[in-house]
Amino acid sequence: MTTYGAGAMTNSIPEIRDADFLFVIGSNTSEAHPIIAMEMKQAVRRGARLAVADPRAIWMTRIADWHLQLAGGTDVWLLNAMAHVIVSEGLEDKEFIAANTENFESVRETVLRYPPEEAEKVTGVPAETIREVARAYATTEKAGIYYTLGITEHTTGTDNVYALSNLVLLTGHLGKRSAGMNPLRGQNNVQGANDAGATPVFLPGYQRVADPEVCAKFSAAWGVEQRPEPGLNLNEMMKAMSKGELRGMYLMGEDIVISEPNVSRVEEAMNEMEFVVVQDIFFNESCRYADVVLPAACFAEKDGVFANSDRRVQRVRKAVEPPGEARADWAILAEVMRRAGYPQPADHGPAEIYAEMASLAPKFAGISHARIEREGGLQWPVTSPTAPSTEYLHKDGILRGKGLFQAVEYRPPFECADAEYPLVLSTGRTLYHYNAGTQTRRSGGLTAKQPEGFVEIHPKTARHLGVADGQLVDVVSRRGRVRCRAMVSRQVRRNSIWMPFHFPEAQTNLLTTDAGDAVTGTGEYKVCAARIEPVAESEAERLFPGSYAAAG
Ligand SMILES: Nc1nc2c(c(=O)[nH]1)N[C@H]1C(S)=C(S)[C@@H](COP(=O)(O)OP(=O)(O)OC[C@H]3O[C@@H](n4cnc5c(=O)[nH]c(N)nc54)[C@H](O)[C@@H]3O)O[C@H]1N2
Ligand SMILES: Nc1nc2c(c(=O)[nH]1)N[C@H]1C(S)=C(S)[C@@H](COP(=O)(O)OP(=O)(O)OC[C@H]3O[C@@H](n4cnc5c(=O)[nH]c(N)nc54)[C@H](O)[C@@H]3O)O[C@H]1N2
Ligand SMILES: [Mo]
Repeated sequence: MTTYGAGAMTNSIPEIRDADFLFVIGSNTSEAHPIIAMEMKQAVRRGARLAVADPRAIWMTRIADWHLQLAGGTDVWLLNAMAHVIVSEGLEDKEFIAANTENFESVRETVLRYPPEEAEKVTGVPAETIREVARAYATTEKAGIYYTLGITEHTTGTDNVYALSNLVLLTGHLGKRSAGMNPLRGQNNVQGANDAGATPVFLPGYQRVADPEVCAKFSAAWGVEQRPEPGLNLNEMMKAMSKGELRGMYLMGEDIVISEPNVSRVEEAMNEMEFVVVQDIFFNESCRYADVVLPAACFAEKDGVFANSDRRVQRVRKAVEPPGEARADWAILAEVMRRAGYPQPADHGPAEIYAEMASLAPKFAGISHARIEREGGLQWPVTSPTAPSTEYLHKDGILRGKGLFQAVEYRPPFECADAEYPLVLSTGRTLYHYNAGTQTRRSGGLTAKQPEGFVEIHPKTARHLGVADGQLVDVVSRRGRVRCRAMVSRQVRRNSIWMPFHFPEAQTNLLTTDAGDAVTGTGEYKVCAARIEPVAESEAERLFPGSYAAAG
C-alpha cells in the first residue's frame, strides 16, 4: 500500500503458470496454499526457475533450483544483499527507475552496505547463492515474488515487505503479466473483509478513516456521524484490554484465546471484560469467556460474495439451510443494528448490501451480484458497470503515481536465543488442520491424519538433549510451558524448533511473544527463544496418548 498504492496481490493466480522465475519467500505454499502451489508446479514443469527462501526444508524446496535456508528473522539482510548484487552489477532497470520511482538513491546507499559475504555470516545462505538468485531475478522478464507470514509475522514485518518491494522497483517487474509482488492471503475471504473496511484505518474500498472528506461522504450516506479517528488494531486492542481501557468485545469468526500471541495475557484480560459477544459457527474456545453466543451460518448456508487473494470477487451460494437458530452473519448484524435503534430495510439482502458498498467505493463501483452472475468472478478495481475486470495492477502506471523506494536497516528479532533459552521457536501451519483447529478438528479423517500437536526438532539437537522421536517434551519460553511430542525431523534448521498452532491442548501461543511490528501490530509468531525439557513418560501417558494434555 505504501510503496505502490495498493496492498493486494498485483497479479492473478492463473498468471503464475506462465512465469519464468518464482521467488517464494516465507510461504509454505504446498501446505497453506495448495491450489497456488499447483500453479507453481506447472510453471516449474514448463521450465520456470524457482527459488525458495525459508528456514525450513518445506516441500517446495524439493522442486526448487535454490533453497535459501536463512536463519529466521534475517530476511532484511538477505534481501538487501540481493539488492546489493543488482545495484553493484548494474542489473537494475535504469529507465524504469528514472520514470516511475522516487527515493532510489537512499536505497542504493543503504544496500551497498549489505555485501553478500557479510549476509552469509548473518543469514547462513552462501554468498554465491545470493548472487545467483539476485541475477536470475533481475534478468528474467517474467519474475514474480510470492510471500506470506514468514515475511510479515515479525517485529520487522513491514521492513521485510519494504525490502522485497525495493527488489521489484529496482528491476521494474511491475505492471506486467506473471510478475509483480504477491502477498498470498490467508483465509478464504480475508481480502473481502479488508475490502469491506474490516480494519481500523479504512472505510470500505480502502478509503482512509482519517480523511475528513471520506468521513463526510459516509456520514451523508449512512445518516450517522463518522468521525475521522482510526480505531485500534488487534494488537492495540489486546494492550488496551490488559490496561482495562477496553471493556467490551464482539468477536466474529476469530478464536483469539487460541490465535493471539502470548495468550495467557489475553486470557487474563478476557476474565476482566465486562461484556463479550462471540458470533461463530461453532462453540469455539473463546466462547468460554462469552456473555452471549450468537450462532452464525457457515459458508454453505448463506448467500453473498467472497473476494479471494487475487482481488477476485466471486459469488457464494446457499446450498443448505442453517441448523437450529443460526443465521447469516449479515442478518445477525442487521438485527443488532435494528435493536440498537438504527432501522434497516426489511427487504435488503447480500445483493443490496453490496450495491450500497459499490455506490460508496470507487474500486468496486462496477461490481454487482447481477454482473457476477453474468460474467463470473470480477477482479477489482472495476470502476464502472462497463469497465473491465483488472487482471493485474499498475498496467497503466503505478497506482501511487511513483513507486516509493524505502531504505531499511536490519534489526534482530525481539528475542534471540541465549544460554537459558538456546533454541529459536517458530510456529505455523500443516496441511491437515486449519488455524485454531475449530473447524478441522471436528473432522474424523483429518484428525486421524494428524491427531495431536508436536514440536519438530533437528536430529542433532534431539541427540544432544537425549530426546527420542515421539517422546514427550516440554517446550518452554519466557511466557509459558507446553507439553507435546517431539518429532525428530531434518526439516528444521539446527538449533531451531517448530510447532503448529492448531491444537488447543498444546497451546502454542502460550509460548509466542506479543512484541509487534511497529506499523501493523502483527505479533512475532515466527521467532522467539525457547528450550526443550524431556519428560519422563508415565505408563498412563504411554497407553493413552493425549491424556497428558491436561498437564500441559
Ligand atoms: N492447511 C492450512 N492452510 C492454511 C491455513 C491453515 O491453518 N492450514 N491458514 C491460512 C492462513 S490464515 C494463512 S495467513 C496462510 C499462511 O500461509 P503460510 O504463511 O505459508 O504459513 P506458515 O506455516 O505460517 O508459514 C510460512 C512459512 O514461513 C517460514 N518462515 C518462518 N520464519 C521465517 C523467516 O524468518 N523468514 C522466511 N523467509 N521464512 C520464514 C516457515 O518455515 C513456513 O514455511 O495459510 C492459509 N492456509
Ligand atoms: N502461533 C501462531 N499463531 C497464529 C499464527 C501463526 O502463524 N502462529 N497465524 C495467525 C494468523 S495469520 C491468523 S489468520 C490467525 C487465525 O486465527 P483465528 O481467526 O482466531 O482462527 P480460525 O480457526 O481461522 O478461526 C476462525 C473462527 O471462525 C469461525 N467461522 C468460520 N466460518 C464462519 C462464518 O461464516 N461466520 C462466523 N461468524 N464464524 C465463522 C470458526 O468456527 C472459528 O471459530 O491466527 C494467528 N495466530
Ligand atoms: Mo492468516
